[in-house]
Amino acid sequence: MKNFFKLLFTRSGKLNTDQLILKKTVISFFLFFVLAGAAFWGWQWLRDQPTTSGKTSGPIRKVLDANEGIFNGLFSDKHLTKEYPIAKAVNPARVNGNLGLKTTFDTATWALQVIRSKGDTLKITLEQIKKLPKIEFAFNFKCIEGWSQITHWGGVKFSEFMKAYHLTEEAAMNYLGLATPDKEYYVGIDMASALHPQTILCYELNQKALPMDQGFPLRLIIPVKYGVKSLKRIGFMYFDNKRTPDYWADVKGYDYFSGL
Ligand SMILES: Nc1nc2c(c(=O)[nH]1)N[C@H]1C(S)=C(S)[C@@H](COP(=O)(O)O)O[C@H]1N2
Ligand SMILES: [Mo]
Repeated sequence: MKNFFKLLFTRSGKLNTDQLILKKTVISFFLFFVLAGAAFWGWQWLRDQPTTSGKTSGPIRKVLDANEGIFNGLFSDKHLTKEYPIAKAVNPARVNGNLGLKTTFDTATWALQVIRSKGDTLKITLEQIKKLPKIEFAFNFKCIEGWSQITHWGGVKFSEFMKAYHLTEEAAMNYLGLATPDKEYYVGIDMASALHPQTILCYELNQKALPMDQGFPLRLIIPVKYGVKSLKRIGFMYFDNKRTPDYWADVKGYDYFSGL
């Protein structure tokens, strides 16, 4: 035993290989028990802490809240996508993707159908939408396929639209869903991104009505997301606390959020 302690406190340089291995093994065992003890004690301590909202232990809640704070900081209204001088916008803008735009479409009878959380449907015409405050801006529109272009859009802020039509309960839900009139193309968007101040229900491109292949009469423009989310020709709008269906996420396994 005496030799054993001597071994432990002898500098490694002075030991032969066997002695060195023995010394390291003893130290490893010792450390293992100390750390296992600390982990067990830590776990007991965590379990003994008062819980918040009946479920999550206080210290864990604190970490979760801190994480949420970090993410809210990363994604906040103050973080606007860079805007460009309107003169920088390309004209005509590139056309990409025609899902949901192939079926014959009656421009005269179109109305945006908003399925409210109660289940009833509001029908809103383009004229009504155009009465709401209009904003326009140019930004660098990015497609997931690897191209981008500066484009100039006009329309009403989605958040403004929600307010104007008293869709308060709906705006408090977690997800927005949009689909083309024929339901061939559809996207799901987290509500925070939908309510971002640069997300618009868009009816103008380069200060003119949207071309048919770019979503006439109404499309989404959401600069905080890749182009896939900027659904052209909105037929239906709906809301859910669970993720709403999303064509590219569901069919191709793209990232649901597709954020920038
Ligand atoms: N209805 C519909 N909207 C759509 C698509 C589509 O195929 N159908 N493609 C998306 C993709 S991948 C991109 S990059 C943009 C392209 O918009 P643009 O044609 O105005 O350039 O529209 C998005 N919205
Ligand atoms: Mo895209």
